[in-house]
Amino acid sequence: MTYLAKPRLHHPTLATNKVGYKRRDYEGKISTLCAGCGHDSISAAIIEACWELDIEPHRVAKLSGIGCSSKTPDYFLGASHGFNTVHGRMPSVLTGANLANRDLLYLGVSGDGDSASIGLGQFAHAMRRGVRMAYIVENNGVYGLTKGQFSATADQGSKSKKGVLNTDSPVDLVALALQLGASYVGRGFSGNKAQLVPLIKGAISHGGAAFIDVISPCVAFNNHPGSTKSYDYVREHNEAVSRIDFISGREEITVDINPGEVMDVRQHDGTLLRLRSLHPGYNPGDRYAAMAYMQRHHAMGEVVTGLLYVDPLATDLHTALNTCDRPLNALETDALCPGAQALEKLNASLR
Ligand SMILES: Cc1ncc(C[n+]2csc(CCOP(=O)(O)OP(=O)(O)O)c2C)c(N)n1
Ligand code: SF4
Ligand SMILES: [Mg+2]
Repeated sequence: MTYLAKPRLHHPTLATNKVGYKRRDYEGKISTLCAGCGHDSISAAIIEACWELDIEPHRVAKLSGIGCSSKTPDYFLGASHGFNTVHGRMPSVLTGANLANRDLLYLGVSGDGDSASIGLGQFAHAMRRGVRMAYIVENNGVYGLTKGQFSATADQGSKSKKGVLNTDSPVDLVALALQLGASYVGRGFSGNKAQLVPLIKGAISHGGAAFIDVISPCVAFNNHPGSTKSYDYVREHNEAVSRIDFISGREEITVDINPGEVMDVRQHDGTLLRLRSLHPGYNPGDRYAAMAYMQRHHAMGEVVTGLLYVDPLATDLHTALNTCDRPLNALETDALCPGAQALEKLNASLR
């Protein structure tokens, strides 16, 4: 017999956030993923980020595609809205939901197969249109759910569990997101929660298309010597460009800093991203420098992590389309259906 329900009881001493919820209120069902799968650590980081951000769970819509990674929204934010779409189609369904209801916070959860293979076109257009969302790819370099075939993000020269060499060039979703116009781009590692939680908090608070590629080892099919997406490889080759602290707009800033060591980036909603540079001269406000930097370090076999690029004043698709301020389900019938005369006027203006 399997038990998928978690006990609903809360210990009275558990901490409560500013909107009255305990961390456990942000959990979902018990995970059915393999023990040690990186994806479960990412779910834990999302739970932590939403709890710390004081988000009411019903304000979040989580959407995903198909894959072990895309199953994970079932394991966090059980009280939020959810839509498990078709393989690779999360971005277009999310775009539609976002246009219909701009009041929700959108979390797009996907895999490297889901976003870099079948859904590559969908990924590209969500990024270039500036759909406001936190798009998280749980990147393990394989199709975990269908038993470990190389995915499009597998590095050239990487070996499968059976020793087969991958000869194809990899798709680098971070490089693509930068090129396509995403306004918040980061890379994390499921084994580094201290870095991942503030990266996710920054993405959720961002005003445009935010993308985070999280290297997330698949312990069943891609965690052996020769794989560049294994825990050991990423730990040995990880280069963090900065350490990021997320400071909510409401909080007083009390951290002691040396000038020149940190860069403060204030986002449109008042939240502050405080970046402590670990690589002298790295500028997260320069998209083109970020692209060159990433590619140079990838060629050296390094996995660069951290907040790689941010445009704090980014706007989104709603601004570009000049949509109305309210969600469609909050509009009265007259506003939704202004009548035949209004249609006639509109048609006449197009003749
Ligand atoms: C249209 C369609 N084609 C193929 C599949 C088979 N399929 C299911 S999951 C998957 C790949 C998932 O890989 P990824 O997104 O990397 O997720 P992971 O399991 O590695 O987390 C494939 C090819 C499918 N479900 N639907
Ligand atoms: S097969 Fe791989 S990706 Fe899927 S749950 Fe197991 S470890 Fe995770
Ligand atoms: Mg995968």
